[in-house]
Amino acid sequence: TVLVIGACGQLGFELTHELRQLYGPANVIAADVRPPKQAELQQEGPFELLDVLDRDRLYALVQQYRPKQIYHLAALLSATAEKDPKFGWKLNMDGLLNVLDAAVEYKVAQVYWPSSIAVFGPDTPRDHTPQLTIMNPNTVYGISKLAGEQWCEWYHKKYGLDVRSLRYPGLIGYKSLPGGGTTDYAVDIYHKAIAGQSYECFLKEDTYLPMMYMPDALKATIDLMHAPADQIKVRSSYNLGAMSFSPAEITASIQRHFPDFEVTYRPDSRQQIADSWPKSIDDSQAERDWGWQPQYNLDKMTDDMLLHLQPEPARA
Ligand code: VAH
Repeated sequence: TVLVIGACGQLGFELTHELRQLYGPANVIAADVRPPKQAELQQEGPFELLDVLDRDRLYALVQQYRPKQIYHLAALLSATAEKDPKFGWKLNMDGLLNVLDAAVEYKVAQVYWPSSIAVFGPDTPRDHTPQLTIMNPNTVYGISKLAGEQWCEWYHKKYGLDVRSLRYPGLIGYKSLPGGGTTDYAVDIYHKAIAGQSYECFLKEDTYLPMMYMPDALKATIDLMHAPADQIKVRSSYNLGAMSFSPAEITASIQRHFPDFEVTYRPDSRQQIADSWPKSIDDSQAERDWGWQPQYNLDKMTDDMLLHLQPEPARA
């Protein structure tokens, strides 16, 4: 079996679906701290309530299901963690440590844990940011992700735990809504375009950020977990890239379908977070070690997003 912690989140929902298609729905246990809004999580396969800070409950579930893999996705994202820093640190850090300890205790074969481009900070080289470079994150989320990477490396070295990780860029998909990130504008903007409304963007129009379409992120995660262990040279977290764009560019891409679509710009506190992150990522080590190759660029993503967000009749 496979245990997905944080199954109701933007990535968790899609990854659970993907894993259920891969391994059979009954073999993938979806777990989250509250009941799912998305009915399919409970209808497609098993669902368990789990607060990852409740160590006893976590150990009981791992003992009951004896998962071969645990995907630990529960966390506060960048904007949310800045508003609640102490809980952000507690959930992101203690949650990860509880999962790593449970995995060692019950000899779980593999653990997956997502990191983020948020581990880089304002003095990191921002273009083609290297795998190994200056890391001085200045957001609570970034601090917790950098510390988490180093804990993963330590558990691998100390206990031989096969824990693997990817530094995701902003993720964009049509099946789930984002949850409190700085890159959420890139999902919201498509929903506004489809609804025939204008969009007020919370980042400046020339804010370049590394981004990735969800199908690419899911493929990267599965490919990483299926790669033979001796190919995995990075046990902190792999840089992972696909494309970079600004709000102005995604707007132009959408206007290829909706010429009258309008966007206004009202930067808020998330602008400072975005300004501390890389503009583009050098993911050549992921390419070398386990053959990473993104499939989607901005226009291909836009075409697919709008096709799937389009109400049924218009799709004829
Ligand atoms: C966030 N979507 O904005 C997440 C991600 C790189 C961005 O880590 O916090």
